[in-house]
Amino acid sequence: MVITLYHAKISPPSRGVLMTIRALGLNCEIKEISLFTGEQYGDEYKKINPRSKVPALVDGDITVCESRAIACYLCNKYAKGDKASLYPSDANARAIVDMQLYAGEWAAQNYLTYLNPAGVFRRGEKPKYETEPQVKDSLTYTENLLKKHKFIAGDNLTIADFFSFTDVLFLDLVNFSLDDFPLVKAWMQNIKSLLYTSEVNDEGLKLGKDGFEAKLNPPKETGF
Ligand SMILES: N[C@@H](CCC(=O)N[C@@H](CS)C(=O)NCC(=O)O)C(=O)O
Repeated sequence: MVITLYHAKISPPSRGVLMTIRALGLNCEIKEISLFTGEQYGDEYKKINPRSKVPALVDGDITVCESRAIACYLCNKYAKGDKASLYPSDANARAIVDMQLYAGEWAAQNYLTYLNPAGVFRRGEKPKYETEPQVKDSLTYTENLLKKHKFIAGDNLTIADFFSFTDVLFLDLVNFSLDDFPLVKAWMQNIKSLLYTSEVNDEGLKLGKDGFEAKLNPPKETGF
């Protein structure tokens, strides 16, 4: 059975799921959904996710939406041997991963409000720079986690790292400095060193950065 991932390169939660797929070594068919042309609002995609959001995953007769739920499902179903620690089965260890997955939604929302990608791309708005304190609150939360352990949910790499990583990486759209968060910076480098990180993230990040640059600093008319 082929797993199908409905994905958008620019989307951090889509990339978090793809990092999970790569970490588990699963085969999957990727269907790229063009958020720029509004493909997510078309009848075809609404049959997959009536909420018009990516990512979504179809595996045989089950369809799962919500990126973190998809990653948990994939680990529950396919993580074997040394991959099992990505989403540990021990109730206490799993509770910590789940907690950080949910807390990650709060951080993601703070980053998204600040970057305002829908406003920048669709309505000619600017990022909401005035919400920087909320971004710093979320980064401080992550910095404090990393004072206690090497990864987001303990001393092992878990799926919580993938989602926190893709969300923090998104701040690069406006070259947000992580200098005040040295442990976050070092942990980002650590995750970047994984074999699949670059393949999953680089193109989408470049797409976002180029798009932001074109919208926020359009070339000046020369008058000629
Ligand atoms: N909580 C959801 C968030 C999904 C989400 O907001 N996806 C965005 C891309 S990052 C999307 O599909 N936006 C399309 C739209 O709102 O038109 C998840 O983690 O899957």
